[in-house]
Amino acid sequence: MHFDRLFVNARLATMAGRGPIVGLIDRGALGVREGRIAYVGSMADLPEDASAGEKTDCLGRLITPGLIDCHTHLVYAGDRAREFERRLEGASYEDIATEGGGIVSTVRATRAASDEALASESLRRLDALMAEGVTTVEIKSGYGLETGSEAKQLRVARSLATRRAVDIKTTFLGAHALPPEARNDRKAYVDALCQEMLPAIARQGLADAVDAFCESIAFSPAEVGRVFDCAKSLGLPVKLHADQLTNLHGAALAASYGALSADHLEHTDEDGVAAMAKAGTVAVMLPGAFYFLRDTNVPPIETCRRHGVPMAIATDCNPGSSPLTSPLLAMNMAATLFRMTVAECLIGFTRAAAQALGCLADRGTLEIGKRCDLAIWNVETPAALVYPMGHDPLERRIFGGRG
Ligand code: DI6
Ligand code: FE
Repeated sequence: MHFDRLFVNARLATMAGRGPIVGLIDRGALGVREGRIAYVGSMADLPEDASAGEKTDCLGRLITPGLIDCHTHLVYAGDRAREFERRLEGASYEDIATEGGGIVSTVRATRAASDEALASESLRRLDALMAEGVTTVEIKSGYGLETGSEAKQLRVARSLATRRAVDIKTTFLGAHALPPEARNDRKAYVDALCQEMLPAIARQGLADAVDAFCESIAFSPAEVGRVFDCAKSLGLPVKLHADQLTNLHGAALAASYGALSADHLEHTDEDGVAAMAKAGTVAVMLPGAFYFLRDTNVPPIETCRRHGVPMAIATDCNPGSSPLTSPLLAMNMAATLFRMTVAECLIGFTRAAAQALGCLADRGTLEIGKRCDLAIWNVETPAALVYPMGHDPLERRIFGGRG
């Protein structure tokens, strides 16, 4: 049996299986052929005739699947440091949005930025994610809010994958905020979203999915329903920013459309979780936003556990509510603030995150046939990844068998 590459003497966190399982293999080996995993198991079970073009001794280090950040807004221009200061002085996130700041201020900066400027600002954030073992990133639009600028954001997002060894999934989030020029006519903007913007984006093949911000300061459930109907008619999967600041029953709405995921969920009730379980919708926890907005409503972790809803975790990297580019810190926050277990934290950035992007068949666990995207860590146990803060033990990142 010949492999292009063979990793030996590794502790493999395969993440394979269902439920809160890390699937640890202590003295493990992982063989690669044509960028895919061709063997994963214990060294003792390796066929005797196993040979390899390249052999790497991992010296007992932990190997996980490459991390998957399944919810980011990392392509944007400018920053919101002044808004942060205003919040320190007592203004709320909602106050700032209502006054025409917040998301809309990033829209102004993003519309004004050239493709190249947008790409180079975004690459800095992408590099930070990759430095912590990320191999797949979801990136949303939503700072353009008109067809040309939304297309620019998604085009730039896609272009990052030609400049770095990483896979990018793009999501159209035209229903993120009402753009300033539409302030007096919500209906006209939602009409434009459904009749012009989304069809144009779909025609250009720029989006893998469609998202919306269902919130009192953003779009109502009825408006989101219109956008989702349109997405469905174009054959695009949906996901939703649901119940972050108030309970508009976004989780149930997302589930009723068979959404890949419902994200945030700080105010989701048990009926919402039950609906997600039935629909197979993944819950995406975003502890960075919870922390940064000093939220106190912990998402329904225990209810998700009881209903068997898979829980992903993501950075939500964005300039307003989660300027976070560290998946490891997000795991630590999920453990500390949400009481998620170490296994759940790892699953959150691997298996469940892949499911939230609809690509679990291809990645998210170490199993034969899947992409060989790996993170090799200078630690021996999963807990040692989750517990430190501001520490990056990444030894090596492998993308498609290379690196
Ligand atoms: N929810 C969030 O947490 C981000 N977007 C959203 O719909 C915040 C985006 C921002 O404030 O710029
Ligand atoms: Fe978000």
